Amino acid sequence: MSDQDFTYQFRLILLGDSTVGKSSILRQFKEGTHFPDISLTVGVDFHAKLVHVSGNPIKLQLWDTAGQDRFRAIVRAYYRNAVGGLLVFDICNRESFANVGTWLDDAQRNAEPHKPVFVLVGNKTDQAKYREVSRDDAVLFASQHGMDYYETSAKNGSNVEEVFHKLAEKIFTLVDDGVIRVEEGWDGVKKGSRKESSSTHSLQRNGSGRHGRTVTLTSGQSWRGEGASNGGQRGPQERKKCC
Ligand SMILES: Nc1nc2c(ncn2[C@@H]2O[C@H](COP(=O)(O)OP(=O)(O)OP(=O)(O)O)[C@@H](O)[C@H]2O)c(=O)[nH]1
Ligand SMILES: [Mg+2]
Repeated sequence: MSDQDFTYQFRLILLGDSTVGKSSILRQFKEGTHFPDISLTVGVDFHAKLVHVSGNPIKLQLWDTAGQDRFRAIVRAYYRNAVGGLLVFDICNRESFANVGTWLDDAQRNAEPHKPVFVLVGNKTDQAKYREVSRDDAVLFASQHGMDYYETSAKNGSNVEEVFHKLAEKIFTLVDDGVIRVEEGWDGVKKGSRKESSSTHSLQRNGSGRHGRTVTLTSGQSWRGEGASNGGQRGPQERKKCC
């Protein structure tokens, strides 16, 4: 498969307080396993994985950011070129939920003129007996901010693939409908060499496109990324973890 052999590439970012499980969710999505001894992220890490939306290969570029305050300035540099992402909190940590609004504001302000498509993710459902954030509170916050809400466990994998698939599907629909456009000089969405699958158009013609899209995962496929938004330069705190 060539480096451009996808219909679209979506650049996604994972945001949220330190230790909520952003890196663990990504590792679970990419490798299908949990790493209890995972290190806290320093700056920004990069991963990539292929999913399929209605037969179209979509390359997800996944930017895993550090939640610690001292990296906030580095992380901000990645907002502008993200088409969307995961806003993560820990359901057993009320403070991490309270901070979600700040992460969202910061991302939206720094992403202008683009409006990233975020989903809200409450992680660590395997620890539900220690829950400090109710599902109702999270659903309310998400709906007030136009987001979908998912609960995951990076430990047992519950809902992890679902989150990425649903987000890819949503962004694909927005691109397909012309709400989000491929733009020169913006890395949020890029077009690959693969033509859009005709099955997508036939789904749209018979009126079931928006809801009838299927998203499947191509297991084990991932790529080397093309480089960071800052002209392909990687900073010292940005490590590439893919392939
Ligand atoms: N029980 C449980 N532990 C989890 C889960 N997800 C992550 N953890 C643990 O939480 C700790 C922090 O996880 P990370 O994935 O490093 O958190 P992070 O959000 O990436 O943190 P930063 O890189 O500092 O922003 C680690 O000990 C993980 O093993 C989960 O779903 N369930
Ligand atoms: Mg991390």
